[in-house]
Amino acid sequence: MAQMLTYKILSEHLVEGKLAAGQLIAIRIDQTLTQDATGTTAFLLYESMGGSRVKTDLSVSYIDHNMSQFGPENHNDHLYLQTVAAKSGVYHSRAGNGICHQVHLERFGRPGVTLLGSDSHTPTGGGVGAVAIGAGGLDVAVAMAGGPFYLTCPNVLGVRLTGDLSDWVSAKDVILKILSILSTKGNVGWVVEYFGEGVSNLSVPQRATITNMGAELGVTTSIFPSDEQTKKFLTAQKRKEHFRELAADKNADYDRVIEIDLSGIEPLAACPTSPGNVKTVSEIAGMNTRQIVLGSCTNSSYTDLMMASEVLKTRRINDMVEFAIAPGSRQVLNMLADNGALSDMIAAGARVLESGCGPCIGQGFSPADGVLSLRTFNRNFPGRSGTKGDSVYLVSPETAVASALTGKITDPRRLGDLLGIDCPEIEMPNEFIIDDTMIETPPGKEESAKIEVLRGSTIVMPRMPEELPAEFAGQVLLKCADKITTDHIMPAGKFLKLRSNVPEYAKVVFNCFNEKGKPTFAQLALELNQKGIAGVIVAGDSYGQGSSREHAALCPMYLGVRAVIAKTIERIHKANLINFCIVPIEFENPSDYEKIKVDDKLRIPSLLDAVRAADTVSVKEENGRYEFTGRLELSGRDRKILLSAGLLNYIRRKADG
Ligand code: MIC
Ligand code: SF4
Repeated sequence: MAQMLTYKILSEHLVEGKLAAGQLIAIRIDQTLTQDATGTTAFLLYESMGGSRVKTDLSVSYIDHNMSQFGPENHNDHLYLQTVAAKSGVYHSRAGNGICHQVHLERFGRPGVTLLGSDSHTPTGGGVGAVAIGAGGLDVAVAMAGGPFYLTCPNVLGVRLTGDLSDWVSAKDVILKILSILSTKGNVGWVVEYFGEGVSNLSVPQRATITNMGAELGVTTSIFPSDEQTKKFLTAQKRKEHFRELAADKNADYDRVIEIDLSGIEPLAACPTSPGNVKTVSEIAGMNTRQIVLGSCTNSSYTDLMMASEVLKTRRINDMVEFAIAPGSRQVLNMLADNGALSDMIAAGARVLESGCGPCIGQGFSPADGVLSLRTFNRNFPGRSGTKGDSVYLVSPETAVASALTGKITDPRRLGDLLGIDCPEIEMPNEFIIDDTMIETPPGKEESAKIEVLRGSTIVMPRMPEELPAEFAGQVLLKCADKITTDHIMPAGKFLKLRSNVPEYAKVVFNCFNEKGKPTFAQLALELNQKGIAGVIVAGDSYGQGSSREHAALCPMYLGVRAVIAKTIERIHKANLINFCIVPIEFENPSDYEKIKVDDKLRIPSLLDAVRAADTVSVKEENGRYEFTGRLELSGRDRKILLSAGLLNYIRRKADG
């Protein structure tokens, strides 16, 4: 049978199950990546599983998120991660070397491998033809220990690309176009696979922008074939030997196909406050902007920044605009410094930020009150920039730089008329500067045994969940709407530095819903927990959208939350809930959501039995006001994990026989 590329790679890695959409399968993982904000927990859990040398072909630990270093927390994390990586046989990419996804693509990504990363934008690796999947830190820890990764065998959406991009239109506009078609909801369990003659018109960095922001669709991953463009990229990275040609068979039988004519795409923007709220730039043009950032793992490649520098050369950014660049990696920064593009941008008035996540995760550069901020990032969830009530528009580097010159949202195609600027032709270089000195190779077995792992006082092993109660008595702590993101649940920004200390970080669970003068979510949850009452969160559609951060399960669990009842729950978050023994329940009849109020007391008399074997569970309001059926969409393995009080216990029990 003519096979899809995704299935070809999955079948080469299949260790359990059958490749049929909807079935639980397990795959061998070749490579893992972790970043510091999720990595400390991942490595603490890895250590608690025995922590010998990793069993993968390659594991890399990156420092890129937490680099603001207010107080000792961030540096404690860096030192812990550096030493634990060396001890575990893991490569360590130091602070300053760049964003995990950009660096991984440049230096390690290769066609045909499986990559599991504790970051939702791991699918960036699909740009070089890898099956690259984001997951919670504990799942990545299991993969580092040699365990397979379990997932639902996906349906595959084929995106047939035709044509070529017009001037001033770029890869970001392609993925925004796809987001406008597929939206951020309802794509769980799918993989997006690109094919068609238009594919060859996109370079690897462009493909990586598209697969990166595919995360916002909520799909398992996105992937491009590996072809001449891939070979060119790997050759320029002096890794030609990693090239392998890969594509779907002709007439591969996709579950659904959509067609995108690249030449028909125009500049697009995701408007506040969702990456799926897409409009054309020409529709919103003219609005004043005071802050613009070019960076993040979506759009900070060499070609993105070269385009910006060509446009800015000999010009000045608008006086009313603060414009910053955050090159995605030290390689990109080095190349810009080497060829003079950096000084062109500095001369134009750009602020140069560190190579890292920075403003994308609220680490500085927050916009002023009421200011419209343009960013080349992938997420504009409310408050993610660090400013409450922010107004963030996600755009391409072309739109960002055009707007930086005018001070207004500007369709870059108008730059010719407005300022006499022609669209620059930027080619990917034949050779990138290769300097891996900021990537530490782990020492051999004997040397690594001598390494002392440094654990600052802010690095605390998280407590693991207790067994589920046979008779579930819970109370609704919070009822929230659709599209609750992990940024709502576990804020980043100034709280990001608490990632390695769950008792402290848990204090800000659902901080955005806390009201001045009233008890916080955390206080209410702990109070209930002390009375032996489990906390329940009720939500609408797409609960847990966004990041892979397992703290969005780990911290509520620490506070005593034992069930989430939602219309639908997103893939990575659902897995994290199960890993930390919070029962994910989805309404059989979504209108039952309306019946529930905050503080309602809910009973699930047969919870354990249901988790053991049933697909539904009956939930009763304590005073008999209502009763409804919840769906338990769980695999056999999920059930065992929940019955074992979480994944870590499940693994330990399995090892004990
Ligand atoms: C994000 O973009 O939200 C993050 C920060 O990279 C997260 C990971 C995290 O929360 O540490 C992600 O995308 O998974
Ligand atoms: Fe970092 Fe932003 Fe990319 Fe997340 S989306 S990895 S915070 S740059």
